Amino acid sequence: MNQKPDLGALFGAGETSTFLGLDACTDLSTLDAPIAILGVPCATPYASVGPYCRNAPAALRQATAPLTANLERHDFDSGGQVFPEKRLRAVDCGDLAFDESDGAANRDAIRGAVRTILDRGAVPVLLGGDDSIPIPMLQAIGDTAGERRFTILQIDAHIDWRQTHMNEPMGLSSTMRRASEMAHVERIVQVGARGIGSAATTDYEDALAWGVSFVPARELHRAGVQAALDLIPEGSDIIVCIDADAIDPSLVPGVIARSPGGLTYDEITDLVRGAAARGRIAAIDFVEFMPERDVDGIGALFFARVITTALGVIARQKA
Ligand SMILES: [Mn+2]
Repeated sequence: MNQKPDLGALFGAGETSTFLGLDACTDLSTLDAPIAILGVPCATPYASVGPYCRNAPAALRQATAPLTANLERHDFDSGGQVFPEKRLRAVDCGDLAFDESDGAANRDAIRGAVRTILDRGAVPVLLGGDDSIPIPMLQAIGDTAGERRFTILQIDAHIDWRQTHMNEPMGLSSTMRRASEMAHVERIVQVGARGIGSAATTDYEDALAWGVSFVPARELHRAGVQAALDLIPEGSDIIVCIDADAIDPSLVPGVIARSPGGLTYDEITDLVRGAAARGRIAAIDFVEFMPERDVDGIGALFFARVITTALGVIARQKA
């Protein structure tokens, strides 16, 4: 009587090695798809905690297993099939190897992989890993930017503007500070901040002085997502950086710092949809999901659905 029924059998699948059962791409140099999912378990972990989100890519893939047989059904969140045509489907490029004691080498590997994805004309979709992963992703976008300038839409409970933490300037508390120093980043919109986070008041003031537009979570709930989207100029090239802790912890408990007052499913997916309506999503990352802190897979399911909806949005802008 203790045996759980296999609901996967009802839906059509129980296991998957790729996100949504999409085709695998094992060699980035031969990538031939409009969207490339890349698992990145580790970039620059703080020594005190290590790569605590290393198991997130596998957990997020597994959370999509019940959907793998149903990808051609109607998705109400996408207004049609997630991928409206077969040629618009993403591929799953697996996980990057890493050395948890060599952040510089990890960053080089991430930067190189993202550059290859961009050179192949695909939109990178990174599954972290902790929130240090976007730094080398942003650098890779800079490598290939030419004259293009980008708007970052960061959705996070924390602003990540520390100069350094534990003597590490490239860690997860400094991501938007490092972004602000990059020549190709012309605008940063930060949505979802709340509570007591990593930043000192002086960090927040530095961000304001740089020109960041903040829409804290409470303001977003009150004013609606359009208030944040209005801060993105029409026609922008947009990089979306999503930290799982932006979402309310009752929905995604699998994060290190659960912070009440977070975003709902509709708020976060409407931000992604709205960004694509304002301009063009050039890259997106999903970080800070920690399966070991999750409750019965509910957060993995939620975050995997956000990612699925984002894939549908990006596929439509490629149509
Ligand atoms: Mn963060």
